[in-house]
Amino acid sequence: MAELLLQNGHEVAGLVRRTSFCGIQRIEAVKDKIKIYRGDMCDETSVSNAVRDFKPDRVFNLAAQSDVRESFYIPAYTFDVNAKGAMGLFSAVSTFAPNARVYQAGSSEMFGNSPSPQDEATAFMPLSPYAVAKVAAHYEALNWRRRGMFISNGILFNHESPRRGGMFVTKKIIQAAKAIKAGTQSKIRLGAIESSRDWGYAPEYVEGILSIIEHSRADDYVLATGECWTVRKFAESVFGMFGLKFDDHYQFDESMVRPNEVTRLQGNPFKAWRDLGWDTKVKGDELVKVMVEAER
Ligand code: GDR
Repeated sequence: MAELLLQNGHEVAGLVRRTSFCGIQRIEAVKDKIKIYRGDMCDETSVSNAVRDFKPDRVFNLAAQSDVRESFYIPAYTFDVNAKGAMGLFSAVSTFAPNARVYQAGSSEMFGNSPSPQDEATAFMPLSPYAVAKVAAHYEALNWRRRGMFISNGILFNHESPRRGGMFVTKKIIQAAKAIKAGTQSKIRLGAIESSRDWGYAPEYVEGILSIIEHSRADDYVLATGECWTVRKFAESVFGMFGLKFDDHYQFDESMVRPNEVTRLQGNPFKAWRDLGWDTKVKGDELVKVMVEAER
């Protein structure tokens, strides 16, 4: 997001929290061009100070404890960051940058096991603490919109890229296949491989986010490819690209299965296509290829 905004000639600021790791490796290439505020979504004062000082005219709330499985272990923290953090940010914007437009990052996880394909009219059925927190932030955004704020909700289905963290399944599979090919690992341990996800390419979704916030009116949009694959199919494609057979290396790992599994997410992005002219190109084997080549 930061790279795209810089390319378009905007000034960019971001909030960076303290962790044991440096935590800015993904913005390494552009970090000197970004104004960085130290802070934390759980610390409302730090969020307010950043908004008051920078006076943004566009605000993208992409901050989250974004790991669905992890949210079962740290539900309250997940709610603090993803829901209360968003509430604090919206409130800070209304006070210190009242004319700013806001983008709130929702998630396909909010649909849980509602029938697919899911679109903007599909009922939410949050099945994890992560999804509960995202639904709360979504409705808080709607409340601010009713009060006159320009605030849009993106409901993004899984979007991947070589920058994906290794705890998420696409990257985990690719890293494992690479290690197996190199002979440093023999097995890959996965949970629910018959679950399906609608996987797209993150750079295209960032373009979509920009279209959402620049649209003439605030609204809610699903961004998805419209196609879905099982985790197994994704893994078979990856292993095939390394000249390996997935079933020769796969082991079931019950500990990776979530207490409530979301079995099938497949988005219907018709509204984004109709209103924003947004569409996806990279999906399926093409997406696997982009990620595998980068890993190699
Ligand atoms: P997800 O992404 O939960 O959809 O959320 P993830 O890659 O973690 O899981 C996708 C599917 O794979 C199954 N799975 C495994 N997942 C992981 N991480 N590790 C495993 O070993 C494994 N085995 C099977 C999962 O059960 C699931 O069905 C991502 C995040 O980026 C969220 O923040 C975002 O909101 C949604 O996508 C849209």
